[in-house]
Amino acid sequence: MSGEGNMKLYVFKASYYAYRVMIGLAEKGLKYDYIVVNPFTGENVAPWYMKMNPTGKVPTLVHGDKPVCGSAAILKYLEEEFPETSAIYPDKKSPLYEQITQFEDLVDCYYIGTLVGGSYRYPKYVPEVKNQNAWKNIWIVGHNIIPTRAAENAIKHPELADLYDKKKVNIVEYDPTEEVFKDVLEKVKNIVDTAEEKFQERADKGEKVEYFMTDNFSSADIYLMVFLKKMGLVGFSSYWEDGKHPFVTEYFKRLEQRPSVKEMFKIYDDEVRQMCDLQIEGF
Ligand SMILES: N[C@@H](CCC(=O)N[C@@H](CS)C(=O)NCC(=O)O)C(=O)O
Repeated sequence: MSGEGNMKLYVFKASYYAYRVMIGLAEKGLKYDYIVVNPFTGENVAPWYMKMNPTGKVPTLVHGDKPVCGSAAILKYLEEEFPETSAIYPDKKSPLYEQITQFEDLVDCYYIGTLVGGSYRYPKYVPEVKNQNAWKNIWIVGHNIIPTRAAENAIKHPELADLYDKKKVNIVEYDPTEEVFKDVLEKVKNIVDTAEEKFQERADKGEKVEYFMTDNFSSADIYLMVFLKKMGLVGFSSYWEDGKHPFVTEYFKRLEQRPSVKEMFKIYDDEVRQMCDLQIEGF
């Protein structure tokens, strides 16, 4: 395969956004080196990483010597760069492409760090609290370790001070107020309701609803499945396993058996377990 040998994917263990890319790469049968960046030591805000990805976030794909940053940009890049592989987007000019992009934006209308940090801080809003130590560790990393390391590096590397300055926003993103967290939960419920409605609309038209939004596996499935998986890991699966979201419930059970999804979700489960066991010194 053409990507072989010259693609590197920089991820955190248990990174929500990275799983989208990993499923996309698996669907396309593309090989890559999996490189773990350690946020517990602030490796993602080290100058070498910030020069490659100025947001200091993962995932970053480096193809040859070209970095592509962020899950949405990477999935679209793979689609364009490797046209001979299985497509995960419909034709760019089709209305469906636009609809899928809109759904992806809906899934990204809140920040996952806010949901995770908020779930740790306000567990009374989580229907079935799960993996709490993992979310505590991510909260510590997000609102403490990363901004602290970024501030230290800003002094040592004044040429990158502007980029480091932007990392201060992490404190707010990962440590929401109760009001902000409740607002995120409304957004999450809305994503689940929207998915159910879209399945229902297609079923009413007599369309097959094996996949979400299209007749074939697409990036819309990647976004929805990774979203549902993460919500389940945190303890929100009753949002759809409530008898009122039968399409979403059946869909999740079906698609988690798909080889690319199954393989990545196994890694996700293992990594969340490791994250639960981790004791961060000093906290
Ligand atoms: N919009 C980006 C978001 C990436 C992101 O926020 N990744 C998290 C890990 S799941 C991260 O790198 N967090 C570290 C930080 O915020 O500094 C994408 O879709 O890839």
